[in-house]
Amino acid sequence: MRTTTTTTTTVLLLLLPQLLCSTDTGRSNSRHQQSENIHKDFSEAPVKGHTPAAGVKGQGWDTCSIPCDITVKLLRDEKHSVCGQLQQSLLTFGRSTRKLMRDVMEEQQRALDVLSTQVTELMSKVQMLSSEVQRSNTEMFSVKPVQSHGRDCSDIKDTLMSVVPKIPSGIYIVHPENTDSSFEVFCEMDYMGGGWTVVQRRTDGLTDFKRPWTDYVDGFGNLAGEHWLGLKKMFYIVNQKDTRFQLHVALTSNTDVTSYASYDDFHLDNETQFFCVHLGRYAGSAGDAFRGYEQEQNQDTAPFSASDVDNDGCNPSCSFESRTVESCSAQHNHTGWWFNQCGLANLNGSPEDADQSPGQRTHILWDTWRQNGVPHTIKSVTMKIRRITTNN
Ligand SMILES: *[C@@H]1O[C@H](CO)[C@@H](O)[C@H](O)[C@H]1NC(C)=O
Ligand SMILES: *[C@@H]1O[C@H](CO)[C@@H](O)[C@H](O)[C@H]1NC(C)=O
Ligand SMILES: [Ca+2]
Repeated sequence: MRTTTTTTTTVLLLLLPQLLCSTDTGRSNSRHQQSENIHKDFSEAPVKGHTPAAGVKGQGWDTCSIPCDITVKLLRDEKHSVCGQLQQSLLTFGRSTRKLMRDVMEEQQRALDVLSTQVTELMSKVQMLSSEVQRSNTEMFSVKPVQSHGRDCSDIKDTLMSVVPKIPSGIYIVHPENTDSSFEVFCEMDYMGGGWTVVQRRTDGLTDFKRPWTDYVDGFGNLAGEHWLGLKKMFYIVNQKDTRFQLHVALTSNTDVTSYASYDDFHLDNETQFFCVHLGRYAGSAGDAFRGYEQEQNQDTAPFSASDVDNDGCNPSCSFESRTVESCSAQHNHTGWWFNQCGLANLNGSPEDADQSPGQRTHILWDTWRQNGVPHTIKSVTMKIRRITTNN
């Protein structure tokens, strides 16, 4: 009986559970053939018991050994218990379905969360990569070696002359022959036929020329304004094979008088010899201050000195204008130059009329340029070099 009921319950649950318990009238019409058979042996009696017919009364009593109202009560209880179980099963089924749904949705939500995290990570990774690409592009651009324009300003002029009608003055990159070195220089392309590499310019006194040896070796200042190109770079340019350079010194007084001194050869020894200067024949209107009037003043072949490197020929000291001088650089406001017992030239002096202590020589000095025996006060100077064409 219990097994049958359980089977019935399961079958009913699977087939049409809601109809079974909602109404009694629907059950004979809707019930399945198999469950009709299962119920036959005990369900005939109560149906007849409700509406007893005289013709079949005897037959009903034969099969129904238990009194009818008890059978009815039993069956009703059975029905209630079946329905209860059914409802319980339905509830459980519903609950587990809801739980399943919830689990599935939670699972999907978790998957979505993971996906969206991954998408976010990917997005930021893409962003990072693209900015990296951008950065490496700009880096590549700035790291890309700049093409040099020529070996020096004369070489640049000779190269460009045939293709450009007018070559502008300005900053160019040069790469002297037989060096690993490329650097910027200011080229004067208008002055006296052009092709000049500027190696020094002093105009407004805004650049500090009170510098140690290494600065004079490497160069300092602003190429478009005041600067010292640097002994090493000068050396690279004038030391090129099969070339000769002339030096041109252009001076302007504070009354705007101009003059010049030029040397038909200019070259330097290397650093181990302190960049000794070698000068050719002089020509000009300012006098040969590099050589001076006497042998003791001659700066030709003199090594370079700076505030911290003393090659000035005053060793241990010089007698100078009735003073004892140990350092020409110190005497000249700590500038660098090819001093020889100081001498008559120092173009690295100050263009300003600063108050100087007695015996000091801090001004731009070119002592051979005089008017009525008095030296001009010099407000600006440039030193430039150019190739001399050799036809031998
Ligand atoms: C010495 O040089 C410094 C720095 O360039 C400058 O300020 C000063 O005026 C100079 N002194 C003289 C006396 O020219
Ligand atoms: C410097 O010049 C001298 C003389 O010409 C030479 O003997 C020496 O090797 C040179 N030194 C360098 C570093 O080039
Ligand atoms: Ca000295």
